[in-house]
Amino acid sequence: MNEVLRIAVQKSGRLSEDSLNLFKECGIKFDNGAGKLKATSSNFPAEFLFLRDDDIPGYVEDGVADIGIVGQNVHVETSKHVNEVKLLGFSKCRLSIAIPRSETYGGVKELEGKSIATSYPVILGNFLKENGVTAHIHEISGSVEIAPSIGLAHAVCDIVSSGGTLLSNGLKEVEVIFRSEAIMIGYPNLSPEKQNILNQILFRIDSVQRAKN
Ligand code: PRT
Ligand code: ZN
Repeated sequence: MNEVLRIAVQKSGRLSEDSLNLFKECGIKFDNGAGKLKATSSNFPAEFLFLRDDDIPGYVEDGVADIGIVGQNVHVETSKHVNEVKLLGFSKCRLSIAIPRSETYGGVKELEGKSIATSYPVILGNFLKENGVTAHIHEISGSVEIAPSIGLAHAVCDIVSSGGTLLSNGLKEVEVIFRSEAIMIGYPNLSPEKQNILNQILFRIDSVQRAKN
């Protein structure tokens, strides 16, 4: 049987370049020209699917893709049944709660009864529950940082990297609730043939990483 490992990577965004480089550095050749949604490697039994990151855990859970690369934030938020194959060390960021800069903050209890805008209702909900705080989670899909200034919510919970976006929206980070980096996730029931292909990739990744250190 000529099995091919189907690999889901983000089509265009903050994970894309490092995800593609990971496989290219392993010597796996493929053409990811603009607008392509699928590519087959010319020298390795692998096929690439270029998708939105939010869709990748579902594809891997269903076995439409065999492995995929996403941020741990997306992996945990989507709560799909997939294997955590390997942490990859890139696209590091944190998920934080932020409030208007002019306000004081004396701890998590101050969020009681407040409304918090976020695209991460699951991770935020877990954090609030663990801390015994009841707050209203206002789920929005983008431009979260604008919410306090337009009166949509008291606070926000969003991804932070440099902190520049919070700053330019008059917000300050008060709680880091989750730290994230890119993770390779995998379908839990790979055939032995596909597992063998994945093992070859993991072996090559380790070799590349060892050579760098
Ligand atoms: O189109 P698609 O759905 O595939 O992409 P996307 O827009 O959902 O995701 P994308 O490409 O923005 O991010 C992909 C992954 O990169 C995220 O899931 C995180 O794991 C990781 N990552 C790393 C980040 C950031 N850094 C980041 N800075 N994701 C988002 N941001 C955003 C954040 O939402 C905020 O708006 O950047 C802004 C903050 O950045 P700073 O530097 O100003 O703090
Ligand atoms: Zn996305």
